[in-house]
Amino acid sequence: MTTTPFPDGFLWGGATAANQIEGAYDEDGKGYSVQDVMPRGISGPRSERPTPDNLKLVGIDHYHRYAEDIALFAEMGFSVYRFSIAWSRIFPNGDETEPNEAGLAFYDRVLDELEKHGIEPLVTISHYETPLHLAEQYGGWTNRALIGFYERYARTLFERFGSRVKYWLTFNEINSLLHAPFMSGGIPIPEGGVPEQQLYQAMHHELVASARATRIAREVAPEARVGCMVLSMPIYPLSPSPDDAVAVMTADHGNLVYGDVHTRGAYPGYFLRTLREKGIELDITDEDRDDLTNTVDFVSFSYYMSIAETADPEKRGSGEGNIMGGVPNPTLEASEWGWQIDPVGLRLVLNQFWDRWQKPLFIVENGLGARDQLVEVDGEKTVVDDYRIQYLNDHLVQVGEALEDGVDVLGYTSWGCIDIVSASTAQLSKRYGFIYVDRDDDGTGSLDRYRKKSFHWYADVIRTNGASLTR
Ligand code: BGP
Repeated sequence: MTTTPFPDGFLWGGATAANQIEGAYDEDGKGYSVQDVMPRGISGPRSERPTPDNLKLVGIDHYHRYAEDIALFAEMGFSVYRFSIAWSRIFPNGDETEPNEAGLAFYDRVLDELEKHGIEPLVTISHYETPLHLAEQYGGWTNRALIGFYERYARTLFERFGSRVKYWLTFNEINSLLHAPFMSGGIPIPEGGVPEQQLYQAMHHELVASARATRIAREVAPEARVGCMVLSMPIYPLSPSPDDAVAVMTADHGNLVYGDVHTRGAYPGYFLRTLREKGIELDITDEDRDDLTNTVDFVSFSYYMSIAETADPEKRGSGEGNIMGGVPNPTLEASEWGWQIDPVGLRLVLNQFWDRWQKPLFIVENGLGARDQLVEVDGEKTVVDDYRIQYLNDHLVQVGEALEDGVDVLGYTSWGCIDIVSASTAQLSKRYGFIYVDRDDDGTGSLDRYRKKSFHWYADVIRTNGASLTR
């Protein structure tokens, strides 16, 4: 009999974000979010107001097709589905005192559908979707007022959905804030960049808001489990020199500080040193310190790639990658978008996080962005995406290794389980899904859905609880 390292009850599924999937950007009272003015993704210019070339305005029209999409997830056997709630559907400008009922009602319908299929929801409260008004009028998360607005938003969600949703994530990839201030924190970027003092203050505000959300969940939704969500990026020394090892440690600290605060409830010494050396003094109140002690129940993270680092200034520079760069690793291949593929890195990061934080882990994003070709096989339209199957298989095998290592992993949701608009490039042609969506970068296409080869492959993996993986 084939055995599997995946425990009974391991949660299998997929993940999406409201701004990349829903469309309906101005329906039922929704306000604009920062994404509605980012037609070209992270590094492209922002528009003043939403423009028709912004693919996110329509997304894949999940707002109207959620029932069909969830039925397809159920067909694959999902036991969990991660999605985000668009803040600007609930509080269109972000600073209202009363929520928009039509926005809440939409997520009730989504939850009804998930319940019908026995799929556990995993909800991201804020996934790169700060209401645009908060960016324009308040300077985004640089402003302490956002803690209060987020608190009201989070409380509204816990009160409304707390009995139906067990797993919650406070901020998507909270450690991307310093690297992508507008997308991640609604912070307008002036010429010359956002001053570091403001960036670190914004980071502090988000950490306090996250901890406060955890505190509120314990009060109003005691069944809820609240996790943080970080972008994971294992970093290898480019050479075995001690200086390169220190460069790795320093780069690691820049990422790990967020998880350290979320799990330990206070800032670590290395971070205070960074602030000292940069001459940054944060405004931290006694109440903030107290809030931060509300630590998370679990740690979730995205994993796509690893990177290398060096102390040698001539070799430094930025490799391509998921929001934060580094030095390309000469031993690894990369995807078409330059993200270096490293399944073993996932085992390493699972061990590192478990050893460091001793909290259950949840892999809430992983996958391969690739160009797909729709073809006809036996009279059915499909995509023969063996490259995606290979990527996911190899990563899941490493999750199995980590489980054998004794790491506590709650579940796995692959990113973009249905094709959606890319966060970094705003393209539809950077596809991650098990389900192909007929929509192109020029905004044409029927929006019809087709099962890819990986759809059937993943259904088998889930049905066998990982025993069908090729080791
Ligand atoms: C993460 C984000 C997602 C996402 C994914 C893939 O950073 O949390 O929103 O889209 O990366 O990135 P991309 O869409 O740029 O390929």
